[in-house]
Amino acid sequence: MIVTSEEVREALDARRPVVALESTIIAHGLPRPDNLQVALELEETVREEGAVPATIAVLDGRPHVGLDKGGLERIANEDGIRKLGHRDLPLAVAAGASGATTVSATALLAARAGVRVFATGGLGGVHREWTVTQDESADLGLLARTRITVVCAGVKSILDVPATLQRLETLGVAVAGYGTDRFPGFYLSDSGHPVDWTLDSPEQVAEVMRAQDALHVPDASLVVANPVPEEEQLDPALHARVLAEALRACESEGVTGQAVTPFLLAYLVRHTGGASLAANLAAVRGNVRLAGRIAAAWTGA
Ligand code: PSU
Ligand code: MN
Repeated sequence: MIVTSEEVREALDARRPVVALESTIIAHGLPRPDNLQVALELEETVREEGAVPATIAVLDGRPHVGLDKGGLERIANEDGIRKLGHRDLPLAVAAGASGATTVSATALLAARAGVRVFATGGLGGVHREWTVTQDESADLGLLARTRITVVCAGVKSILDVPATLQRLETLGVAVAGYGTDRFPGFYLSDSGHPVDWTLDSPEQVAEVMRAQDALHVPDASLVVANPVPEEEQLDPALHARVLAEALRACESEGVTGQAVTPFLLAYLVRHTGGASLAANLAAVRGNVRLAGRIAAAWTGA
């Protein structure tokens, strides 16, 4: 059912490092034409760290772990590429549809294929106004049930960050700051909230992963929250102002469901003159590089 590319399969069989990459950020999180360039560059970054990239998406009803250039091009440029959470996977398969995978769908497919390390930008989570909309990303529930290490710049700052941290605690998902005791804020280096644990090297992360397995902790993820470097973060005052505008626009335009996150990210890009895009890319690049190092420490490469 899952098509694992030959390169990824060989690396996994030989216990060489592999990093899973999601595709929603390419199809729905970043504007064209930068998105294809970014997808290719992120794969190259994984390779620079000695690991094999496994970008994940569904093409014509077949879930792929490891895309070739043609597959990346389709995800980046084809119209009608859907956004697939894990609940959508069987529906997309049966319909023969093509779609980009969110964190939840990517984590599920990566884990099924035997990939333990995954890099993304920012996790989905509990949205502001949750008490009214009940909008909580399916990312959280899936990460509570899947043994994978996710390297991210925290959760997207468009969310209710403290509520999301609370949900992660309730769900039993382990969270550690990488080189920091502050929870990163996606576009910002610091969300304003602390984390209880700090990890300072890829080897330390790999030790936690081994301890998860040795203790038979019920399947749950390890979130490695890696801040965007301060000199590359979005100006916090600009972030606060434009985000407030974006949230108002989202409400007045009646945007709901799966469309909320792409709408807010695109609004920020337009109204910060591209500065939010630069910060988003800096965060993702850093996460992908760190994920490559963690994958190497994990496989003992
Ligand atoms: N990180 C980014 N850009 C993105 C996303 C993550 O830098 O677009 C995507 C991820 O795929 C994540 C999704 O799973 O946004 C969350 O969407 P929702 O809130 O609808 O669950
Ligand atoms: Mn949502």
